[in-house]
Amino acid sequence: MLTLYNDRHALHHGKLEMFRGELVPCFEVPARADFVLQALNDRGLGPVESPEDFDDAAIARVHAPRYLDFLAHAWDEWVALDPANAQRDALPSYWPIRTFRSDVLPASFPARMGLFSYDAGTPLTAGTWEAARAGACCALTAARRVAKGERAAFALTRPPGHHAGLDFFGGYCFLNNAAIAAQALRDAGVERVAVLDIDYHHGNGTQAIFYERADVHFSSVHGDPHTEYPYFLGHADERGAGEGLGFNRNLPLARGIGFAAWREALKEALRGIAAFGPGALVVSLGLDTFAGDPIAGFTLATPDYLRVGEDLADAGLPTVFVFEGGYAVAEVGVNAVNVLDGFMQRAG
Ligand code: SP5
Ligand code: ZN
Repeated sequence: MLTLYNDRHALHHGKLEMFRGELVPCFEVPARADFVLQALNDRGLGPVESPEDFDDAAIARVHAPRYLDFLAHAWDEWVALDPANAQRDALPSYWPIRTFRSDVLPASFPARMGLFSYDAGTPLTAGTWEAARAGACCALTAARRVAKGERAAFALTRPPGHHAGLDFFGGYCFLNNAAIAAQALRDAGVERVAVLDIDYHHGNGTQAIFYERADVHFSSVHGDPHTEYPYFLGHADERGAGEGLGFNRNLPLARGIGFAAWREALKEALRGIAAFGPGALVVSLGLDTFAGDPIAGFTLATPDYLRVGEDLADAGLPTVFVFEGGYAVAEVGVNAVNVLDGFMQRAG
């Protein structure tokens, strides 16, 4: 399978995230992508190519201009607050929750950090903007290649994207690579695009971006938000709104379930996607459904990911894979490549 590899991903390297009242080492580390690249090479599942560059317009199809402007300058503003900040990552501490205003753009940088985010687990670092921007270009290149006739392409990049919304970061995500790819496919002339999110965590950002649209269907299989991150979105009764009513589908599953139940939900999501009749599929490929994942709760095993790839190939659609979560670092490469390998063997 064609892989587009963002070799600038490691410029985003958070040190610490807030967890249970303490700052703990980040789970989302550069080695994740390195292990995937290694596994691709070990399997001989090439070619691996460099992404093309795109201007900001393609990213602004999905994200708000004032949010992109904030991200582009955030690190410089953080260091301007205190030169010592150059040695520490920026984390938000203040959020405009219900009854506060979010229409007034604060001059204060810490206030804007909160305005444009929703958790304290997503550090912004010196290289975050460059890495995330190059990652969006990676997803855009994958979409372009699939629009031009490639059966499938894999955007291998980090930080991940599916928790990032129109104008907010969170869940280790800054730019929504899957949404950017889906919009690029629409802009290349694909009339209906489906996004299937199989990360352990609900893709709240992607859902929100397309919630009122009938041209992009979003389906997600994930841990039940009653107990699992991101907690405040991802319930089964979220079916879309306005013109988008009926084009959003959530299949939440209880923490602890195994591959058989998970695969039934996957097949159900794929039936809904087939009924939608899309011209292309974008897969938010999280591997944190793995039994050994340190922050998630499903129990998929390494060989199961070959079956996942086969099931996805059976959808018979031009497919863009976008790398999302998966924090069992030593295993994430083989698990990701199993999906891609199973897909290509089945797709022929
Ligand atoms: C892209 C993606 O998978 N983002 C996930 C963000 C999850 N952030 C919250 C992590 C909660 C950490 N729980 C640690 C449990 C340790 N036993
Ligand atoms: Zn996840």
